[in-house]
Amino acid sequence: MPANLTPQYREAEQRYREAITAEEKYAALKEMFALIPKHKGTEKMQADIKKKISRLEKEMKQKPKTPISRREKMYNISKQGAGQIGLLGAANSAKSSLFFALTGTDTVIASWPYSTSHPVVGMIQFQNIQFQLIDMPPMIREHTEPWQWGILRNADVVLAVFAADSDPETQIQAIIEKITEYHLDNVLWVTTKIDRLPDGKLPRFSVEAQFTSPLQLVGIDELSVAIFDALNIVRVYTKQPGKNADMNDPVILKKGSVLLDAAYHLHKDFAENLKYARLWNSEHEGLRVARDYVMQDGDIVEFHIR
Ligand SMILES: Nc1nc2c(ncn2[C@@H]2O[C@H](COP(=O)(O)OP(=O)(O)O)[C@@H](O)[C@H]2O)c(=O)[nH]1
Ligand SMILES: [Mg+2]
Repeated sequence: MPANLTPQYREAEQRYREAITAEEKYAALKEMFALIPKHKGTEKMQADIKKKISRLEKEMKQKPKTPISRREKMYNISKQGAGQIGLLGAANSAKSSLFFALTGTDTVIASWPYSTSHPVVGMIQFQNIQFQLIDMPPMIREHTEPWQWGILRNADVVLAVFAADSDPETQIQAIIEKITEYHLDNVLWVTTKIDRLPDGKLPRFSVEAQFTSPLQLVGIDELSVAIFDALNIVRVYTKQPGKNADMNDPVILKKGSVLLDAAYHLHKDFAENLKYARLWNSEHEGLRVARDYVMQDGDIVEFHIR
């Protein structure tokens, strides 16, 4: 059943994703709960919002309200591209090597453990879109600063990285503890250095992970696909009557977004005056669709307004 979320709801959701402090997140969640249409199709989402609200209430009770430190502000990395991805893992787990393999951007890769001391940002090219990747200092079994967790909490996806060749289960457990402690939502597990596994057999871990060797560039394209999937987004293209769509300039929407959301994304007036749209994709050629049509990745739409 389509959720029929309103543009106002989407705005609150956007504010939630961009919020850094618990207080900001709390305010955005309250708004989301007030704005979400209350029907069967949104029951799961409603429960999810409530869960997040009560978690934050607990968290805020525990620690006194503090103003955002300058540092925290400094490291609020503004989002670019179709999604922001953060790296989480122990020293030497090959985070920086993965960063380089995915983005082609330089960061410090070294055999000494504390080579990355501050966040480094680069872009991953995935087909016709880009994701923003943030390399982080080691944050597992280390002293960490709140702003570091702020960055990961603000990211759309966190890559939880562990090296396949050095006591992987211990690394996994240590990462899980932190994920739980800091309420990181959207985690994608990645194991590295699979070239170092004896007899080349891929082991089974207690978590389902993407297998990679950043040094030998194995599993990197597959990882990009997994990141795209984890982002839960769809690419929609718009066209004008009688013209072709620009396939290099998709509108990025959350999975589950409806036609009205896409129209709103283009222009508020557009959404308000929307009559119907025509749809092109692998199955349809100009099919007339209504405002509650759920957009699919690759859809091309032609809007007709009053
Ligand atoms: N064998 C092997 N070593 C790797 C691989 N990727 C990275 N390394 C090495 O692991 C060490 C730590 O890498 P780095 O990316 O700096 O780890 P970080 O501390 O997590 O950022 C370096 O010596 C890398 O050369 C890989 O795929 N295979
Ligand atoms: Mg590093």
